[in-house]
Amino acid sequence: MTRHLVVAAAQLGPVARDEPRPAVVERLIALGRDAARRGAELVVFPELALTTFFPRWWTEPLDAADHWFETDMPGPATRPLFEAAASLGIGFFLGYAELTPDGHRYNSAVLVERDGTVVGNFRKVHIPGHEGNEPWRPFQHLERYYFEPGPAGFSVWNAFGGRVGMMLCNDRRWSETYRVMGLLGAELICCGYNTPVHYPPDPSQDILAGFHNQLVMQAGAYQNGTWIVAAAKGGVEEGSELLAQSSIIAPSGQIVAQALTTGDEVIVADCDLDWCDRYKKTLFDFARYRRPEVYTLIAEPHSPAHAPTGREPVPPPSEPAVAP
Ligand code: CDV
Repeated sequence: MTRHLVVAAAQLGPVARDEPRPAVVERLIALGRDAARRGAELVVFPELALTTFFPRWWTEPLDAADHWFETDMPGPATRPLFEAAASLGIGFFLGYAELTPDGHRYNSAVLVERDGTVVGNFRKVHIPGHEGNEPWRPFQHLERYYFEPGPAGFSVWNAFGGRVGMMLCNDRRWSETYRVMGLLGAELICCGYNTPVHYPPDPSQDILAGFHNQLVMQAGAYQNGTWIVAAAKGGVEEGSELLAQSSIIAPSGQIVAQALTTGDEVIVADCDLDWCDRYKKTLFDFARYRRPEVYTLIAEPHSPAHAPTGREPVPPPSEPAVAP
């Protein structure tokens, strides 16, 4: 008996700045219905799925942005999604902005089982962008103003008949993200993202946005023997073009489904969770082949600033190479 799970990535097109939460939740429910009709049991929605990607704007003071955040999950606006999903028999992953009772702000996600119970919460680990208003940019990327890094790091939960992990957007670019979850036995990683195609600090990367998106997730899936289900917010949102390209990727690194549009769209794939072991028990048998004793530098807070110039190996730095 193999363990099969039909999964969906529910891509969203643009969400307008003034689009009310209930209207967005209706769109999510419509996508959930489509996914359920096509046999999906787990639906992955994007990062910050309930609102426009508000870090593109500077808001001062910070608490003037509180209306973008959820204080409860489920709360009054999201309860209809939880109820609709449970009645359809689908679970889901949903990205949202979280404001905790003690005033912390996180870029978060919740994983919900098919019966409507919360499996776990995740707070984005790698927070990209900048802390202060930078008017030279055509749009801001103020995640470092709005969000603290998730203090708990990455986890994997027993859910949906397998071991499921979570990551959000920029997390997918870091090999450590996948490896930590790989070491925890992840068989399926849910990911939501909002990726502006234009990258103001280095516009030469713009043309590579789609390539980099596939590169990191295909490598992460293969090197850790895991499925990845990644849902984008796509299209031109408030003047900012967002990469779509939602994908479902196999433990072989192959893309088995990919969105064709930049709007609201569901893609579906039948995942054999036992396929992970083909990689986890052969080429990537971590217990047998990894050499953690020679990787210790990876877990140090700072890496060397300079590549070796001579024949001697460069010792690890005793001081931070660059100002933190
Ligand atoms: N929402 C994100 O994390 N976006 C980043 C941008 C800044 C490049 C990303 O990694 O896609």
